[in-house]
Amino acid sequence: MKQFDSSLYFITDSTNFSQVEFLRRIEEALKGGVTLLQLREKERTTREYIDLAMRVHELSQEYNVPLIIDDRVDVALAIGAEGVHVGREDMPVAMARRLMGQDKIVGATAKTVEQAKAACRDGADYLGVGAIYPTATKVKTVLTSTDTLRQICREVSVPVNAIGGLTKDNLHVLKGTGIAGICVVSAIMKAESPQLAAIELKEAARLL
Ligand code: TZP
Ligand code: MG
Repeated sequence: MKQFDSSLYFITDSTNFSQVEFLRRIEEALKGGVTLLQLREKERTTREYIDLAMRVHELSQEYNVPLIIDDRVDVALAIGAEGVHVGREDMPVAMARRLMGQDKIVGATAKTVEQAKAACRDGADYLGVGAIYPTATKVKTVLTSTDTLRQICREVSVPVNAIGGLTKDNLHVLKGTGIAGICVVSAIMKAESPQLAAIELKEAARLL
């Protein structure tokens, strides 16, 4: 399972949601057409991460959307997820690739052209680049300019996704950068209607 569409990549954040509401929002987002889903949990025990990941995977499979697990190669393998995403402080890309095997998706974070090229050499299937705008989501990150984003897109052959503070109303800065898609957390997770938010984001991203 290696083919994937990263045009609307939804990264979840369960903070402040009951599990029922969290899963309901994910299902709405899937109905709204997200093309790739990432479970990103920072405060869970391994057991909790696995239990939640299994539930989310059941949902994502119903909609034929690949599930990527943030950071935890062990959790991704244990639940049979379609891939893993490793950030700058996580397992090195080459190790993640070795453990995940060739058929799984390995995504990486890159903030510079050098990091992007290295991640691709080490076996990354896609790159997340940002933060493009300041973000309210809990993450250690710095801003990445759209010039750097454009350069990365030019230099690597894997799909590149922009991330960080993106909403349907501020995507215009990404026009012409060469991205394959956008990653969002809050714009869907915290939307009144995650389904409508996904539909609107997909349309806005399509017009880039
Ligand atoms: N990496 C860079 S910014 C970010 C991550 C995980 C969070 C993006 O969240 P939001 O809510 O879409 O700004
Ligand atoms: Mg990480």
